[in-house]
Amino acid sequence: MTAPRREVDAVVVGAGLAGLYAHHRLRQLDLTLQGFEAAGDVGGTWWWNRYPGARCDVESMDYCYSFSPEVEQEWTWTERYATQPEILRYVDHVADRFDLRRDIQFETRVTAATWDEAAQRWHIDTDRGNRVSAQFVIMATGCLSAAKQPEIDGIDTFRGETFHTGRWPHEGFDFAGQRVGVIGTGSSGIQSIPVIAQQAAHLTVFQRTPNFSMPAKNFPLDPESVEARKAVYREHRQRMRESRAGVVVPMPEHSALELDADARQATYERAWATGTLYGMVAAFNDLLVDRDANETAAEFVRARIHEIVDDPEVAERLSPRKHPFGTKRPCLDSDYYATYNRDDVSLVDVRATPIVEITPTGVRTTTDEYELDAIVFATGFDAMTGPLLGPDITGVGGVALRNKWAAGPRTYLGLATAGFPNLFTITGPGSPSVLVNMAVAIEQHVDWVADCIAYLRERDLASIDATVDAEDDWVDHVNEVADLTLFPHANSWYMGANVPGKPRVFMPYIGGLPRYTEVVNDVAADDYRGFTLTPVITPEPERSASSAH
Ligand code: N01
Repeated sequence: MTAPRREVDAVVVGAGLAGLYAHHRLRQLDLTLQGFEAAGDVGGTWWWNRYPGARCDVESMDYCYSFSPEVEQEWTWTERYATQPEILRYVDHVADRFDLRRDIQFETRVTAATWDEAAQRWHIDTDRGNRVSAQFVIMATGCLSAAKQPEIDGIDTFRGETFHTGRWPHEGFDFAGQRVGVIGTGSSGIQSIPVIAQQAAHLTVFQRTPNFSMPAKNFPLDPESVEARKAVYREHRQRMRESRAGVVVPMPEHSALELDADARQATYERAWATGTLYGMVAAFNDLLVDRDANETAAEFVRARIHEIVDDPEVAERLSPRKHPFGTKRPCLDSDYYATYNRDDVSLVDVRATPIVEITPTGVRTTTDEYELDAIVFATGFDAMTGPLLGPDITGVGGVALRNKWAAGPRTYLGLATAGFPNLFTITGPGSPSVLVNMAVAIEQHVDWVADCIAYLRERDLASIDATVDAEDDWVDHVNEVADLTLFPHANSWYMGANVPGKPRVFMPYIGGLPRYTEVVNDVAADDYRGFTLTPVITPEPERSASSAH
């Protein structure tokens, strides 16, 4: 006989920054919780992505929780851009300090969530046989957590070691003396390539699309500057929340086309020297909306690549010309371009000579065969929707989320999707998410969800579900704003273009964090406008024979 389902108030899926904070906030509401996490411990993306050179490219003092002024004061970051191990130590510290592992079952993947209309609850199943019933489900599954293998034949035939940057072995791997191939030149490739090059006997990089990358100019943080920030941390956090991308950057006043060439060049040089993603992207106010303005930034970066890389042919191969600057996520690097000046590093343009297959001994392209001992797939993720469509999620009327989203994700505010009551998506598609500092976006979403749940419980409401009309309006708005920009012109993971067959839709909301925050707060203040709130359905008492007449 099947065991009865364990009943809790909420299931939280994922134990990265979002899931952990959800546990913290929901516990304050006295909810009973069950967390599930596929990884062996807390950390989410920072638990999985342990590839050489992995760092955050948002500054460490900004990429961390703000909910606890105590943690803010007691934790001291050591570098401008924290390494993956340091971030994981930080997450570990927060989890310990607030006892956040208590309700989490690790090494457990949620396989299904099914809405039970009569009970107004979710039934959750896992790959370890857990059966849970919950009023609420919080999908804190991350935007970039479904690692994507490349569609290349023969991977299984390779006799050497293979790795995916997003699933790196915890014991690490020493490439010393090896002939290594890296496939992919997004952020993960661009961060790992310089480090792998230092270890390997020879590194071959297989590049399909060159990306724009800027120098990170990382440095150890000195105690005085850390103390200075800590002294004004609260005010700084507030400014972050009020900033378009969740980091404080001066808003540009000028169009790139307003200035003469010298003044423009000087602006770009200053932006380049900041060693920040947003410095360059926000150097002018029209880089992401005007093709000609954008081209000035693209040309500036290409000129830097040609300056750094000795061989002009290699420099040209590394120079992005097919997508506007910033429309595929740009990268911050440490010596990425200079790595191609090494004798033991070569660059293969697999757009010109595509990979045909992986053989037992290496990679075969249309023109050459590369003998390798190890291959690193830095091939990215089925972003944003991948983690949400992994489990079988079935809502009202037996509708599968996979079917509902067959033509692209549809959400109301990136927080909920109509027909799936009480299921919340933290930094879901249709929210600013990956376009802003994720730490800020996560806290904002979890706070909103916790406040919403508190509202429902105070009023004895059983469920909240987005209306189709509100969702349609939001999806239209998300698309309209995206269409004002150059983003739809690139084949990026923002557009789902990196996954064959995935609908081509710009997934995040690009209206900026302050505007978005205003909208979602306004919706909440207006008694959750655009949602249907349903009271607890009490079953009709069965009529006895005597009361029937
Ligand atoms: O993945 P990506 P990522 N044959 O999708 C190539 C965040 N992140 O893991 O562009 C050959 O960007 C693919 O080529 P193309 C950050 O938001 C943050 O690097 O599709 N090549 C591309 O070059 C980032 O944007 C940090 O033509 C193939 C690469 O693989 C996001 O995660 C660090 C291929 C994939 O690049 C994803 O980054 C790391 C094939 N069959 C990641 N398939 C920091 O905070 C794919 N490619 C610093």
